[in-house]
Amino acid sequence: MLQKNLGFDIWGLMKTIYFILISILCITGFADSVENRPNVKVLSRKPRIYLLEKFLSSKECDYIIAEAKDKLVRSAVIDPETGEDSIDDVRTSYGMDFQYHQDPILTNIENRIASYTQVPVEYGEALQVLNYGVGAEFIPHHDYFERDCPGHVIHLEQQGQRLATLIMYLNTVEDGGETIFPEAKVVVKPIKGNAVLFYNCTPDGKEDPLTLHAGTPVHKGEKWIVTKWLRERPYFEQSQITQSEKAP
Ligand SMILES: O=C(O)CCC(=O)C(=O)O
Repeated sequence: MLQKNLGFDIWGLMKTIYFILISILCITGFADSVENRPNVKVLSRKPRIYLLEKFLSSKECDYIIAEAKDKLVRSAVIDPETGEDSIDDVRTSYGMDFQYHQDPILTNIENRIASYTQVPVEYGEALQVLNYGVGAEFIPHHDYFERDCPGHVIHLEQQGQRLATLIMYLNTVEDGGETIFPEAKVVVKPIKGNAVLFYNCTPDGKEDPLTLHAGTPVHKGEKWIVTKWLRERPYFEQSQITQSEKAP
């Protein structure tokens, strides 16, 4: 009756508006999720090196820096004889480790890493933040443990080899600070939100010397990264995941 009085089909019009609104919401929602999905580029096949563009959101990068910045200590390397952490001028950054699944934002990132690398989340070492000031660097090295170094064998016997490394860039460096792979002739610019993933072992499980890499000196500004090393065996107990997921 009402629609007849108004001279047009008001319910039909409302249904059309509702349909258009839902379509806009779906399309923009989908576009957003496509936008937020990292774009993967192959930088090298031997060794396997991939650039994951937009792996972290800008908010995630800022959050990690804010959480880490008053907890930094001089970065260490693993002593090849003892397996203990030791300070060495080959690595002049400052850093800190987050706890495993420390909070929902970091848990979400850890789960994303597991989903992209297809390595279960408990096989990852703690997220390690690094900050390089002007002149700071990490000279060429391998991330895998050397089988002929007693200090490295200690780590190999525990959670096995570091199969892969993911370096996530938390800021765009003004000048310098590239991650370079001299053998593979790959240079990765530190760009906020991007990440580089590389496999330290060949598909048949042998350490790959071509993964030699370095963090080159920062010339201007500073450099922030967060790194995840993925091991051959679980690094954390399943119970630690369950407990932290239950935590409020
Ligand atoms: O700073 C970089 O770009 C490289 C860092 C690195 O090689 C490492 O932490 O193992």
